[in-house]
Amino acid sequence: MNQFLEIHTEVRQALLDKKPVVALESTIISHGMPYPQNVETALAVEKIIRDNGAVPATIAIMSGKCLVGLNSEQLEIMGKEKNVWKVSLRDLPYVVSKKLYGATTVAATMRIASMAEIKIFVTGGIGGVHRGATTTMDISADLTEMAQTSVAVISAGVKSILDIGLTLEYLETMGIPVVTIGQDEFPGFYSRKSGFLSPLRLDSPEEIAQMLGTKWKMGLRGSVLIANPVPAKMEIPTEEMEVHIERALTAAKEKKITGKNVTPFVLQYIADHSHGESLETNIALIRHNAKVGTEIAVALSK
Ligand code: PSU
Ligand code: MN
Repeated sequence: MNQFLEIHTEVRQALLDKKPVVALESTIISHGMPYPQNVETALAVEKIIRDNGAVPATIAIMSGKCLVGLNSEQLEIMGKEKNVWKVSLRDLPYVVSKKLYGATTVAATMRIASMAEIKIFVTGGIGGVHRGATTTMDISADLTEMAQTSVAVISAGVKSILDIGLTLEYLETMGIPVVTIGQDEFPGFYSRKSGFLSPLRLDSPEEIAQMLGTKWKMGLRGSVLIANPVPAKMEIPTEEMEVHIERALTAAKEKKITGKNVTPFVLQYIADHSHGESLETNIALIRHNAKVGTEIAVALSK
């Protein structure tokens, strides 16, 4: 096996026994939420996965290894340490060879999950095509990774800090199926609405597992983006979030934030200015994604 991969014994045993395993990212812990809610949420999400019949595998980088499955001490480090790198695909060899702390994005988490042969990955929101990308060329490596790596991603759709329409176009170009659970509209993360129709719709975890199995058995490499709308009682109306998003994007421009710092800056700004409401919704939707993602993983393992 890859000498840079370290799979937690519980995860390794589950994989050997062909039991369902669900991968989780760590950028959301280190750069997406404040301490201590980040660690509490990470633990709660792991518990939801266990309670629904799978083994959680949170992925991060430490001591020159890509860890697949963290213990509570390691989770605490990811949530608390100040000097944790945000690691997308391009940063992987640097952070591993330098033995730095690294929190993996969707792209890097997918790649490591696939090294460990995990098929299902649960997160909150993915990166995508940024607003203004026609001039900045700011398109997340999450999207190119989804074209290459056969790990399905369960998210609550795409935040409108991104250009949702262009993100859907890009996914189409890259041959990545986008399927929304239980509704015709593609969800907009905080809200069940986005203003865009979902390219595909399926209504049960079993149907989704069937589609994933079919795709990969056909030899079609790559991911499927599974969009799971936020629970109705927790959603924030689009108009309400839009104010914060516009201000965050303006602040990012004024402060000349570029490259990998754009997404964390914007997310932080929104969290700071929406009086904790966005954080509450964020936590609720991740928990919901963990439940539904685990149901898909269980169905797929049958
Ligand atoms: N979007 C969110 N929450 C997040 C992220 C994006 O709503 O936590 C994180 C994920 O880890 C995602 C990364 O993979 O940001 C994308 O960063 P970039 O746009 O730099 O590729
Ligand atoms: Mn970017």
